[in-house]
Amino acid sequence: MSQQPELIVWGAGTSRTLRVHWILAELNLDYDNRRIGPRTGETQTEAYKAINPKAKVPVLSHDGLIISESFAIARYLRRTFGGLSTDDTQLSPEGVARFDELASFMLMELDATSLYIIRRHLDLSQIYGEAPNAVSSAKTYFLKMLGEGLPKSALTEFVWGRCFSELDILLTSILDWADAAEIVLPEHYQVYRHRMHQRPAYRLGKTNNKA
Ligand SMILES: N[C@@H](CCC(=O)N[C@@H](CS)C(=O)NCC(=O)O)C(=O)O
Repeated sequence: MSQQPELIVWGAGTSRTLRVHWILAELNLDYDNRRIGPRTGETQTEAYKAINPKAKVPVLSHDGLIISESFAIARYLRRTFGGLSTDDTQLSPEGVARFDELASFMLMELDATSLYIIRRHLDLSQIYGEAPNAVSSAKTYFLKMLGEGLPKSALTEFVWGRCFSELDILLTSILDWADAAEIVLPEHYQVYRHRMHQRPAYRLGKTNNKA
């Protein structure tokens, strides 16, 4: 790998931290990988809260600039270091609007409103309380949103335009998370996910994301 300005990543072991390790691998960037995990106490130290007062992972530091939020980190790295191609449609006003629409949809409807509800009331029920109805309706809602939010044609190659982007990282990490939550994905999503898993950078990102 080539010489790079100092990059440090805190966080490993979750679908959200994977987003950061995967884009770093796509961009062929070296970094200091601090594999701290959520719910281990490592995010609750005063030293870590001085870096991220939200006490969450992932976090990136680039030459002292601190950024939290997995997708914002992926966007920053892509914009700052380049290295991923774009096509004309992606760069058009319509393409940019579509990017924002897809990102908002995935982060709000799939990640926050569905998968995180399941996590809170299943794996983290000792903190947030058991809520079987909320879990089962979040699973149903997730599948409804998958069906309505993305046409089948958006999954034949890349989810946005004709080039791989951080939206493919976002969607694949969401599908991995859903699979781990025992949600049975529609066939075309399984095919898309399998294809993304063949990318060498996905595999390297997975290895670097091991807690
Ligand atoms: N929206 C944030 C969510 C970050 C988040 O909730 N991270 C979890 C792990 S996936 C966490 O660090 N929880 C804190 C803790 O449990 O100590 C992102 O995408 O980065």
